[in-house]
Amino acid sequence: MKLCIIKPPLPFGWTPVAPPILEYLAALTRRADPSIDIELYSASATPDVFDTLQCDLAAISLLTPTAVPGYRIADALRARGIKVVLGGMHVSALPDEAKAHADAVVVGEAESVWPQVLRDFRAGSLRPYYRGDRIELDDLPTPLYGLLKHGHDFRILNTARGCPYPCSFCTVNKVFGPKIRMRPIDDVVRDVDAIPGRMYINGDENIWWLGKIDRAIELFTALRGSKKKWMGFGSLAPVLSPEGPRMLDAARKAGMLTVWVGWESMSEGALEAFRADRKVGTDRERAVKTLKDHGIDVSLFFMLGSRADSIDDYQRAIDVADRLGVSMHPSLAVPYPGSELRKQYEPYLYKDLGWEYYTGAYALFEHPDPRMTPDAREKLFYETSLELLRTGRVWKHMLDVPLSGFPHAHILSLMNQLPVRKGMKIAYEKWKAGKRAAREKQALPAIASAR
Ligand code: B12
Ligand code: SF4
Repeated sequence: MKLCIIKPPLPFGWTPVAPPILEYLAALTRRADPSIDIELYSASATPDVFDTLQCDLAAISLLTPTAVPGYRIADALRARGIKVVLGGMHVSALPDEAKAHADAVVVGEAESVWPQVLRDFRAGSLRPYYRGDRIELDDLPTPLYGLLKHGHDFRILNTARGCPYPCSFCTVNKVFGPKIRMRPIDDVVRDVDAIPGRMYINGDENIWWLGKIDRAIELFTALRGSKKKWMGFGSLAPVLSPEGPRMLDAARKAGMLTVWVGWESMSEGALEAFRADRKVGTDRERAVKTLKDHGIDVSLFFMLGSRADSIDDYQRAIDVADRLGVSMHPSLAVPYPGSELRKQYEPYLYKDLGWEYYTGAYALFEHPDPRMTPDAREKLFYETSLELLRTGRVWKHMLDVPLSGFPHAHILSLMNQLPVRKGMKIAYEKWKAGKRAAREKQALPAIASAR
């Protein structure tokens, strides 16, 4: 039996980061049934293989912005007689929608149900729906590194799952639940040693939690022996806690170069509206400076254009980037299915926009400020992104990256900015061309009637 595990193309194209689900689901498969042949496909790297690839069963992992190309791949494979199982964040939020494109869908986490899915497939009795439980993470296999052939250099490692915070825009807390489930530190060290290459990404929602800082320090101390460099997503509140300095020293000594921070919003009002104020904490600028003082570079991720955001927030973002000497990465607010934000925004949603618009580059709902038209929000998003990634600014930022991280942190910073700028420029040109075409189409009947 041959299984293909597929990740549809990401909205802004190829990234050097390997989709973690591919090598991880491969490991769960190998553990469940070592006789299965496995092939992995990251569609951002190999877009042209899906008309010809051969397998008995295809497992496809969907996020909301990849749902439309994912369904297209699923439909094409099924038309050739290949059975398809769908799973992932989007499928967990909308299993009935997904079922229309699949023989079976898996809601939730794979670990507890995947062996059953494989057994049922072999027996010819796939069920339409499976529900994965939130099990403890004390026996996860090491991803099958080496199976993914095509051009992704960075690997992602998870040390925990779950999040107790209530951010309204998020779906992670819905899928993985509110309890933080930590992996045994020995397992994490084993997996870090197995990662090919000398740099990796910690893919946890948060690498340090208030109330669990001792565990973070214990983990970082255990990772000191690996000599690998890494970056991860971290919230700001723990940085300013009494144990913060000890934790940051341990992280730095464990090879941490950069922290990606969910800054989330430019205004305190919008932070509260998103219910993200608790995780961000007070005095966030001081927290960023503290990180940099400990030799850790900082990248801030934030949203623009939500109903609680104002038109001034676009410029405010540029001011913050300059004031703090950090790289900043905006997206327009996205009410993902399954999130609280979607329920709140339901009356204002533009219902004609499909999931392919849920990339963070489109205005998806009405805004109370008449100046914040969809065109204005999208144009300002592109212009702010490109200003934040302007060549002069990117190079000037190199001087702000902590010297103690040289050269890895500097290379990483460039790798996080230059490919994004390229993708953003292309996307902006396409956006402008689309607007021009729409204007010309509108003008045509007027010209025709004038004749
Ligand atoms: C790592 C990561 C990335 C990497 C992706 C690398 C890649 N090449 O795919 C990078 C940094 C590049 C990235 C980019 C983006 N990301 Co991202 N990313 C993550 C992150 C932090 C971790 C993912 C991870 O490590 N998963 C580990 C694997 C094992 O977990 P999993 O995939 O969820 O799988 C489990 C279950 O869901 C299930 N499952 C999943 N698939 C399947 C399939 C089958 C068949 C089965 C049985 C089970 C199953 O079983 C698994 C084990 O239990 C998540 C947040 C999170 N904590 O999940 C966001 C997240 C996935 N990203 C998200 C988004 C939106 C993006 C962007 C589109 C954002 C943007 N506007 O730029 C970009 C796209 C960039 C581009 N180039 O186009 C959103 C998705 C929201 C949604 N509901 O769809 C998330 C959830 C963040 C969030 N808080 O909202 N991302
Ligand atoms: S965005 Fe908020 S709710 Fe979602 S995982 Fe991060 S901290 Fe938790």
